[in-house]
Amino acid sequence: MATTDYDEAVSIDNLVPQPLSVSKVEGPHLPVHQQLLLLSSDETVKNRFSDVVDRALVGGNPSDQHTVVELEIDRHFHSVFSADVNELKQPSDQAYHLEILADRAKISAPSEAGVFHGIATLRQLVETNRDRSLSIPQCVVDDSPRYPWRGLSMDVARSFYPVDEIKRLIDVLGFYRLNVLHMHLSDDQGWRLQVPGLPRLTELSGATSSDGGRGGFYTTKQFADLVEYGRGRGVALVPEFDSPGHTNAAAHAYGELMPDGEPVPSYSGIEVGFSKLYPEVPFTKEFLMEIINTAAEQSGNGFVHVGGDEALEQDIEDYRLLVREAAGNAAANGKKVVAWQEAATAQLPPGSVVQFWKTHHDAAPMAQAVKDGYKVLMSPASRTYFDMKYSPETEAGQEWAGMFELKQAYQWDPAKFVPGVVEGDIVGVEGGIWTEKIHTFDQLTYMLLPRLAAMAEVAWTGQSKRNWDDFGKRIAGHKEYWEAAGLNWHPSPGVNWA
Ligand code: TNX
Repeated sequence: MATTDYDEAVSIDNLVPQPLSVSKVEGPHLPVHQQLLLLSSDETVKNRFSDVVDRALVGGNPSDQHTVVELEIDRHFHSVFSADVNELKQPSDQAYHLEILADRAKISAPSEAGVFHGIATLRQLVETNRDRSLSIPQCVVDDSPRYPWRGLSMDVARSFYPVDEIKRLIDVLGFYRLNVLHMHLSDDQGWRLQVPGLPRLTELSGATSSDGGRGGFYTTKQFADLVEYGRGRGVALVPEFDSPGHTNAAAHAYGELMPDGEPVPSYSGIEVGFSKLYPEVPFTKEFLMEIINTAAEQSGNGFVHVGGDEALEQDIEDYRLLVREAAGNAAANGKKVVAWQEAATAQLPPGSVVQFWKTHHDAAPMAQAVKDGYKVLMSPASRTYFDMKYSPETEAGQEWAGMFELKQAYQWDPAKFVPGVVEGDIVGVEGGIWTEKIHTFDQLTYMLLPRLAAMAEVAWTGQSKRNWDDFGKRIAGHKEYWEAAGLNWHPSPGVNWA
């Protein structure tokens, strides 16, 4: 089953992320009928969103009436929050205005992205009545995200996750108004996306994985299908081929990457930092060109992730040279660069984003990175690495960054986490899930839910408009959605899940 359609018990009192403003209006609910009438002054908007709205309102009451939904993209849209300097520095193009009247729902937004988020909230507002009919309470919602980039980094390299499972994951992201799925597509243990110019990468290293994980790979056609699926849910896929470290699977497929020309054995352990590339080997340049060209072609937005983490065996000058080479290829394809924080000293192209992850680390290089003009994507392992166990009882996952529960995933401020990195330096928040020890979709969603929902609120809702007690009450209702969608989840303490 590729899609997950359900009626959920999420309602106006437990929206997650909390929109910036929700006003209830007295009066009869808007009934949700089986048939939809989508109105828009713009035909392309109508065509683009009719399926999306249909999915959001699935399970409507059988009747000969229609639910009327009006969608408008308003280029002059002015977010009511644009003046609130504590929340936003400028009107966000992901804002939306949603109104539920007795006879129709209306969404207006400055962009398609805003419309997607409005529809996601519309969907959370649908209530199932005692007689099983669906309706939406009258209300007015004005909303806009704190950060433009709200994502999840998904490691499909250590353990492969097939197309239908990634689609289910995209559904969850869209439900929480997350808009980026960063796909970590290569590592020491496996290579997961076809590179047309280098077929052996997937022919040989598609099959390998971490011990206990699944092998497999996406054809470029399958990946394009995933990008399209994400696009239909407001989620952009950003591909990453990691280098110059984390490249054992590449050197297993192409011995040409090694000084002696000999392929290295495949690797199924969980150590990091042992593999590297050799700038003096002629094939290295061609390799970086082919893989980054493919990543650029397959990207679902304006970015390519070039990796750059944990090249522990690499000479520092070689490291910088190789990261610059990869980043330069991305820029030559017209893409902006995202790279792990270690790459901040490699002189990346202007406008690049560095992804902070090393929690127990000297903050000075990050402070320097923002002085150098990079933007920061916040992925602190101790708050957003969902492969960390909840507690010693958790069956899957790791613990190197510390075990953490829902409350810790919720209670932190991205702008107060790294000394020298403040609100205006940050593009967003991205969780990570590394799959050395997470091998099934059930294990994956168990680690993500509920913590991913907490992170979505951290990234969306301004610091002054959210608090743990209130979140704890709201998130409880989401278990009905997870269960109806067949998503395994963890009953974190501090929430009354009854
Ligand atoms: C660190 S996060 C890594 C990954 C591991 C992860 C395990 C990062 C940039 N590198 O290679 O999979 O820890 O939690």
